[in-house]
Amino acid sequence: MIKLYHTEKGILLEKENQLYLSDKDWDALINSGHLYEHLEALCEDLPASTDYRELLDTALKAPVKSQEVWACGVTYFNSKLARQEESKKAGGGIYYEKVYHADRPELFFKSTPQRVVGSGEAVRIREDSSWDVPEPELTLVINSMGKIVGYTIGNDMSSRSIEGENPLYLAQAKIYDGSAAVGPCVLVTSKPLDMNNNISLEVVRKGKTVFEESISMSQMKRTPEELVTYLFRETSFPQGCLLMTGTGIVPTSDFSLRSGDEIRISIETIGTLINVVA
Ligand code: DO4
Ligand code: MG
Repeated sequence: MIKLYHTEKGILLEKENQLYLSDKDWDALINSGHLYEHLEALCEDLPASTDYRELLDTALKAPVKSQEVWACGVTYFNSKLARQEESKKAGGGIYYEKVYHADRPELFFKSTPQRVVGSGEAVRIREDSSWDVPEPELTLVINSMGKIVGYTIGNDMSSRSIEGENPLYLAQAKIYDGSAAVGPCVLVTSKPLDMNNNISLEVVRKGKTVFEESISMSQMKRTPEELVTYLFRETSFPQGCLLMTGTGIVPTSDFSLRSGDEIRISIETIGTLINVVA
């Protein structure tokens, strides 16, 4: 497997602990056919250097250029239950039950590429929200042909108070400055990712862990391919796109994020996405 890091100095490729720096354009690379084989050939051609490692600390960017970020909802049983509970008073619970079982998944627009933040950058909570959570989500990197070419980690920051007040407020609960984080890299593999991997979330407040949970991605009700097929129905993505696949970790109602919290989301084979709440 090969990891791609988008940095201010170019694209860093990591293969078997060796680092290579390419000056290729991010959009062109993501959309080149047979990406894994293409990256293997690039690693053969480029000189490896450990000097590139400092770019990961000083120049890392979100793994996007022109790609929109979309997201899926209610793909795990835990998310269905939590959403039903939060929207009970508003009478919205039935829709979460229906969408969990329906053939058509819940898909929603999450972020323009300009609004996405990478690992090490700040995420935000809305000033008009009183209950806010991170949502750790396996995120698919998809080329313009609708093929999954890699995997990254996403944080679908969400206002549960706004979403719970009325399900039609979903866009406001989900789309605002600093609400979408992805990174730290894109994992490119020769075979589809093993969904038996865990995704885990840790929230650290003033040096202490205040929330910690992990779930196997095998608990996702739908397959990544199924989600992508629906997303590409009637919608084209000339430079490809990213798709957050939904959360299986939902903190209980007594937990809300605070300014200064550090959010750490890990998938063993990919790495850790780290963001502090502004
Ligand atoms: O329908 C509300 C959003 C659900 C969501 O973002 C998730 O399940 O991850
Ligand atoms: Mg989500």
